Amino acid sequence: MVKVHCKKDQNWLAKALEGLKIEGFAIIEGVMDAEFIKRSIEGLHQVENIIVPLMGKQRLLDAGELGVLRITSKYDNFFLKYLELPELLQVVDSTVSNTGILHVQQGSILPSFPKGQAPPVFQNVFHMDFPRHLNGYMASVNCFFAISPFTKDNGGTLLVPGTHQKTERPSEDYLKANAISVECPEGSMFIFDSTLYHAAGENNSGKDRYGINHQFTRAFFKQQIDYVRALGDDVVKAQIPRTQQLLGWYTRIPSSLEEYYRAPDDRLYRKGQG
Ligand SMILES: O=C(O)CCC(=O)C(=O)O
Repeated sequence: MVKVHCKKDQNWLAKALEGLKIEGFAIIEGVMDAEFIKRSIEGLHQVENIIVPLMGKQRLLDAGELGVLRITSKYDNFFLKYLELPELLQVVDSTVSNTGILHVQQGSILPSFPKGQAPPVFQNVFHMDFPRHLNGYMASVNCFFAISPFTKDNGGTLLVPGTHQKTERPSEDYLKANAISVECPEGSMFIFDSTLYHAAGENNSGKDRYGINHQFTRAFFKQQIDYVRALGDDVVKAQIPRTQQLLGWYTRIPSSLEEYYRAPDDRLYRKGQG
């Protein structure tokens, strides 16, 4: 397993990319500092306090999700700062290219349950986040941040090494027998090929487990959430150009002749994006 520290190892990126290619994942420690972690935890609670009353507990439960916080950045713009982290950007550039876009950003406050009592939902059943096989072409990558320390005990994400880019789903026995728990300090980012089989682990620690997942794709795939519409033009325009790109500002779809025939610099969908 590749585990590197981005502040202590100059070659962390090359090593992580090799792990991503061969095993389908790598763990990169030292990405976030203590202040960023503290602000992230406050932010996750702030977002939870908005989303739960807004949607209603029952509706969220009916959707089969455990502590998942969607469109996190809409309810706390701080989470857009994740899209400026240099290590995240280097991984995006090296995988889905520098025109890649955010497919999904999803906060997580994974609750604790007594052993064996977590309800089975999409997150904790083995799945791929990008369930398509394109002959080994890397179309999508995940950057998942451990805001808490991730351990076996608190539901550290389960990954099944080497199951990425496969045409057929491995058996449940294989997935269960070969899964490893991500174990890393808070402030780490683990990356995985979005075709890797994974699941949330079971949190039996008695405390919430905090994290935030990002999935990035090549620019020409549809996003799960239209972040430009979700955040609104004013919020997107206030971001640095790279964040605008990641949010999908340059992959908007024209809906009129006026929009289609705009000058190249003013186009909704920029050319040359793969
Ligand atoms: O929370 C986790 O550890 C994994 C979540 C997950 O697999 C997902 O949301 O797709």
